[in-house]
Amino acid sequence: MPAAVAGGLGRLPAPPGPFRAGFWRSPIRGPWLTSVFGLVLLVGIPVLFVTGALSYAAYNPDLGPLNDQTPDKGLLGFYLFDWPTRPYWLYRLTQGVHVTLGVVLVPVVLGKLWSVIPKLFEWPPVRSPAHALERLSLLMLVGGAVFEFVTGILNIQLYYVFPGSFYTLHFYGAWVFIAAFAVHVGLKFGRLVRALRSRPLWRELRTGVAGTKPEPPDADGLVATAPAAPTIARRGALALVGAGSLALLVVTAGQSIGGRLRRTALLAPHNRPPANGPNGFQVNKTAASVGVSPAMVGPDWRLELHGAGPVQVFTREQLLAMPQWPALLPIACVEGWSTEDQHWSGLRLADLAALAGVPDAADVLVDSVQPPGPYSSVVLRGNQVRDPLSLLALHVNGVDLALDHGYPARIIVPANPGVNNTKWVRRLTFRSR
Ligand SMILES: Nc1nc2c(c(=O)[nH]1)N[C@H]1C(S)=C(S)[C@@H](COP(=O)(O)O)O[C@H]1N2
Ligand SMILES: [Mo]
Repeated sequence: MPAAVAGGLGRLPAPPGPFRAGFWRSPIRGPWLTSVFGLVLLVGIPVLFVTGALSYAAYNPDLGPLNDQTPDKGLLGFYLFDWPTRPYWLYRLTQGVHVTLGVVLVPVVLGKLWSVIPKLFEWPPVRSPAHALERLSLLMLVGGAVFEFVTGILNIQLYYVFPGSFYTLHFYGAWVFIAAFAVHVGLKFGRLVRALRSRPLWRELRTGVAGTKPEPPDADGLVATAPAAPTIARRGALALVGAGSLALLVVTAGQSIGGRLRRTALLAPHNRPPANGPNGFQVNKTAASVGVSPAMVGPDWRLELHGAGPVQVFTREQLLAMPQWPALLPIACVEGWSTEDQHWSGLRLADLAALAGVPDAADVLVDSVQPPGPYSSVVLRGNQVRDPLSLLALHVNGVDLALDHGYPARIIVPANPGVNNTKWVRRLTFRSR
């Protein structure tokens, strides 16, 4: 019985419906349209992958489980490097591109999937071991794409339904997807070039519905065997997808670009300032939402400084009596939104490292008053400690930090992902190598 499965299925007639060749009748489906969408993704997907990989590096995951608990990133973490602190807007740019481009490519991915959907219903499902391998790689490709787009979009919509950490899933998913993507490009690149050459774009853009003819039959079986009369031209399909992408760009990009465009970011959860005034910029997690009460940061609050010598303890007044330094920096969240540059001021981390007796600190462990959990502690790198713009901020825009922005003291480091700018700090531990 098992031996007969592959060959046997092939001899059975295809089941009715989408498995029959005559079912798919769009006259514009074919290698050319698939290749136009494919070309856009050929450029876009690598940009998504690189900016995503950079975002992962920016978390400093190699500094320990406080920053990242992705198990066995070992081999896949081969490229991790010392994330720089300059230009100070670097993470705002890379993550803004990652999230905005991801959203904008959704209609293109849908168009591409529509254009190849007959292949999902190929009959017989498996013809040979090689064919089985090819179909498996397509499952990884389509499954990986759907998984990455869906998890990414849920995350930027603050819909945390993931079992475990979002970025563990998104990170592994990205590697599966990009491996399948590379195989797919390797197999199809020649066909893509030939298909694009077969119909000059300018001519296609001048062809209306009346002049729209199916492409000649192709080996992949994308072209309909019994095409219906056209109801839309190829240029119409491209315009539909392009308009969808453009609309998504308009309602998304403002959350990263900021300024007056922020109000156009209708799809973005952080599309408008929560309040007016110096503290009136976006808040990700409020104090109340993570279990930080006003009493925990009241008059009894102290900063503990650990390093080479005995532990030192400071009140907020004592910290305010030390030299204060300014830094004009944004908050740039992994979820793609960012604030405009804010005027922070406070103590340089480099000065605090020296005060702790570890002027050349290899890293610093930052603990907050928040009950232990995600984001309650983080480790920052030596290069981040040394940057003169890296602060333990006490003020923002000329006033005390609001409770939701991390009063009495928070970390702000140039080019640091928002999540590593810990709020409500209670202890700094500077460590040498
Ligand atoms: N202690 C603590 N610090 C934290 C967080 C948190 O949940 N707890 N959230 C982080 C995240 S994800 C971001 S994007 C920034 C947001 O800073 P803001 O609320 O001042 O804009 O704070 C970071 N610092
Ligand atoms: Mo964040």
